[in-house]
Amino acid sequence: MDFEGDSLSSVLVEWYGQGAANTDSIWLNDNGKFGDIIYGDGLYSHKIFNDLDSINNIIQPSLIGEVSYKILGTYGVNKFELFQTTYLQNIPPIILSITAPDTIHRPPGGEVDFVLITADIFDENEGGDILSCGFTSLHIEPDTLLNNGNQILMYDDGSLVEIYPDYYSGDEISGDGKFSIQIPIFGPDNPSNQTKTGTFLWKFIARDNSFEISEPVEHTIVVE
Ligand SMILES: [Ca+2]
Ligand SMILES: [Ca+2]
Ligand SMILES: [Ca+2]
Repeated sequence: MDFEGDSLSSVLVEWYGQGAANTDSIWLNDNGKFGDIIYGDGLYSHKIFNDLDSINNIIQPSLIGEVSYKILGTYGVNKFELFQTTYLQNIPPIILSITAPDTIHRPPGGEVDFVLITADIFDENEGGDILSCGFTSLHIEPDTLLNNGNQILMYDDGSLVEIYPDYYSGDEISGDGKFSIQIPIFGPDNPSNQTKTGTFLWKFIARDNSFEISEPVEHTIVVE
């Protein structure tokens, strides 16, 4: 690159990140090192690790929004400045897999069994960006939605939260993106409740902190 006969001699980036008062000063180079691919090709680069050892204004993993920086170039005695903003986008979560039985047998008499259901969720904006995961349950044939059509919530809490007295999610590890819930299955003679038999269509949806939802994943389960 040339400007009025002078070639580019230095490039400095003042990095504001999310709008900090104190910038990080990053010199770009054309020496084929520190992330610059080719020596002397007029393209100036510098690869910076997104950690506090490298820069003050790190990009938070959950960040959605603008980051800004100023480019200062020198051509001989001429200098130029260019202020830039870049938008970081939210990406909706993805349900990688569902772990649930295809068939559940009700326990005999008045007994209660618990069945563990797990959904493995990934979000590009890192694990902490997943807000919730759950599923709706449609009883096929009568075609009625259970739980008033509300999602049955799953938890990524390591079973630390007491959902009801003496009732925990059954989640193994807190914060690993795997959400779980134990579903009580009541026998036919259970005095307080009994689980209906038939075919159920479960539709799983995850949501992130920007309230964007995943593609739904369906699972059919038969209760006998
Ligand atoms: Ca270069
Ligand atoms: Ca996201
Ligand atoms: Ca978990």
